[in-house]
Amino acid sequence: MTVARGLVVGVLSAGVTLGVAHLVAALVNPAADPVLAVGSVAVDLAPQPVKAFAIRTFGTNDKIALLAGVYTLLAVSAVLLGAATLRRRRYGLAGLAAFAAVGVAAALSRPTATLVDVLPVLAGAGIGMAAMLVVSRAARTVPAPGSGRPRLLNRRQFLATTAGAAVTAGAAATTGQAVGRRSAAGARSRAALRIPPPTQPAPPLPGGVSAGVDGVSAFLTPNRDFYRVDTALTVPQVDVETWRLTVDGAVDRPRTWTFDDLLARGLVERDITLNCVSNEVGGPYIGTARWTGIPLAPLLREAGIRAGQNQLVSRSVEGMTIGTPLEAILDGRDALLAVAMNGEPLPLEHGFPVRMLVPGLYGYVGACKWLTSMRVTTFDAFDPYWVQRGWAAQAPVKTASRIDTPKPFAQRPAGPVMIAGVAWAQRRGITAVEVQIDDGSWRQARLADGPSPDLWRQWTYRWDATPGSHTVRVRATDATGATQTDQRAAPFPDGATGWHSTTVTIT
Ligand SMILES: Nc1nc2c(c(=O)[nH]1)N[C@H]1C(S)=C(S)[C@@H](COP(=O)(O)O)O[C@H]1N2
Ligand SMILES: [Mo]
Repeated sequence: MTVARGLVVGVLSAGVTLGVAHLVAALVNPAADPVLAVGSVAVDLAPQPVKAFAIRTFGTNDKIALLAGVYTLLAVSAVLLGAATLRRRRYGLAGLAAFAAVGVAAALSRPTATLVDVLPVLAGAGIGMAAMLVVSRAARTVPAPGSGRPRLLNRRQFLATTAGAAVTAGAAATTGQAVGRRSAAGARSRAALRIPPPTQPAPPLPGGVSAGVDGVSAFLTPNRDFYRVDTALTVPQVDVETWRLTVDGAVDRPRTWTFDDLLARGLVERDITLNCVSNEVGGPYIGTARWTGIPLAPLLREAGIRAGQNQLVSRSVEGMTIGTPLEAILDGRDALLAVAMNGEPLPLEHGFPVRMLVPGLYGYVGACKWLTSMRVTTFDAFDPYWVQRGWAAQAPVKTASRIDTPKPFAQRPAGPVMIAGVAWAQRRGITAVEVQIDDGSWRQARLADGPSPDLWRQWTYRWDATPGSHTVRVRATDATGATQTDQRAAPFPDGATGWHSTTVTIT
């Protein structure tokens, strides 16, 4: 009975608190929802091994897993708080106040925080405390005549009060959801946006870029299948009308651009492969898209980069910082401010309205999404987000290859089996891929067309498979003549190495 009442008091007080906070956040700033703010702090503070584990285990669902964890913790705390409240109401109030203090601290610690960001948690906690008082009062018991066991003093009052609190929590939360959807400025802005055709279309892709083998990744990755890696618990919602891009720091002519200013410079279209430094050997965090964007080098040169600078720090609307070597942007490669991906405005998850792309660099040093400012500086003067967490400041993509088919533990009949996959070494290009069966000698795979060094390359190998369990290995060689090392290294701090292998059973 006491446990059940504690549960009811705790869960309802917490529900009202979080529901109201969610509603107020939807009105002032969706990212100021205290659950999201605390989750974001957890993302920023998580030690490297925990992050690596989360990306490995939950992949693109790491955010859902994190929020599930936060809600579980909150539910357990709510029950304890409810039990404490029944003992002494001041304990419950103090506990809720302590949680609110954590929420306020989390909201204020976000890189883009303003004072209004404390409103959701304060409003939620205020109304949550009122709910706590009312529900715990209605949950008072008296000893039952005869048995002496506690029973509710006023059953009807208890039911009415708990129902009222539950409805308040539910209504606040669902209204918050509805308001959030309606105020999705980015989604609306994107739906209304027309990107003009590129003045420099991408050269047509030769038909031979695809190996034509079932089970190999599509050469151009559809947007819905493109991997997503970022720290944003809610997708930033940016309206192109109010969006601005500033260029400042050690430049002679700092400048602010509107979205239309950028489009007026003329668009180029490029096919570029992007991958994540967190990708394990054989992992999925790589994709290729046809990007439309504004060439970045001339835009920076117009700003007048001062002597002695070597780092460009891009900042996103939600406060991410990404540091890119200026040399990589200025050396003639297709560094872009991308506005479209595979013929559509950038999807919200991939950085709408503008993201950076620098071929040959892992995303965390060259592909800032939801970009809003670029500062010219030096590597000595500033460590961006991932570098503060121990990742390498300079991170060119390492040469790598992956077996897409057969899948691990596949079973195939004896006879010819097509082994196929992708290999990449952006900026250098792939010149050879070799396959090894068990401990046999390395054999040349057939390479599909490779029209640009900034693109991954498909490869195939026709294997005359004999019955038994076999290990298939792959390694690639890039245009500098360097072959992938077999030394296994984890993604931290500058990208995984080692040969991808897979086990196949031939029957
Ligand atoms: N604003 C912002 N930009 C970001 C990140 C981020 O966390 N926040 N992650 C980077 C990383 S680690 C990678 S690999 C790429 C992934 O881009 P995608 O999600 O479009 O595939 O975005 C980069 N840009
Ligand atoms: Mo990444």
